[in-house]
Amino acid sequence: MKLVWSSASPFARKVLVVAHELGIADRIETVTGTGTPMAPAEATKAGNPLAKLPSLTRDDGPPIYDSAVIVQYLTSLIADQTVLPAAGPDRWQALTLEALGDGICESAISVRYELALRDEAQQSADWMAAQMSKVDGALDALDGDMLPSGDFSVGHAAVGCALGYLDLRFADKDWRSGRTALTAWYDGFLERASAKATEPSA
Ligand SMILES: N[C@@H](CCC(=O)N[C@@H](CS)C(=O)NCC(=O)O)C(=O)O
Repeated sequence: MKLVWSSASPFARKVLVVAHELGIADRIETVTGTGTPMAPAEATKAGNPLAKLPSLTRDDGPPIYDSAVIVQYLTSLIADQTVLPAAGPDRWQALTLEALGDGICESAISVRYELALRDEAQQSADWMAAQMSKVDGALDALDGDMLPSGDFSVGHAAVGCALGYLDLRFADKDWRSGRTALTAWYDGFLERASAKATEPSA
């Protein structure tokens, strides 16, 4: 299988974290798709008509996307896996946690694009503040009722990768301040082999 990927993408990292947790990372070859919305890489366009990464080319079918679909596909390859619980409250908790982690990334990436890709005169401080307020709302929820718990799931992977993205691109943000429970959980995430094997870089 081939995964269109970039070293900074938290969505692509989530897919790889799940692959490591499932024990199938060695079945995935990564293809670099680094680019921007204005200038996407050829591999990124080839894998997804939306010109976003990650996408996964399977051995027996057309490319699939987005990261949440790829994760579901990978879990379907392994009988009796627990990374995506098959049914019941644990499944909905895992998927909701995944949506929360992914949502942090979507908002943070939109701010990153605003800062990195638009002239200062075009940047909207109000837009960026609104997006970062979504990030902060999600972080507060994760430090409270939504703190990841139980067996490691796709939700845990998404949250860990989102926090890793904040450290990578928003190092000045100090998201840990006042969020001791989430900080402690993240320290545990960083100790996992799957996190160590997929450390992001700019
Ligand atoms: N919902 C998508 C989001 C993917 C996404 O936004 N990826 C970024 C890279 S981290 C991208 O390809 N951005 C290019 C663009 O927005 O045009 C997923 O979960 O895979």
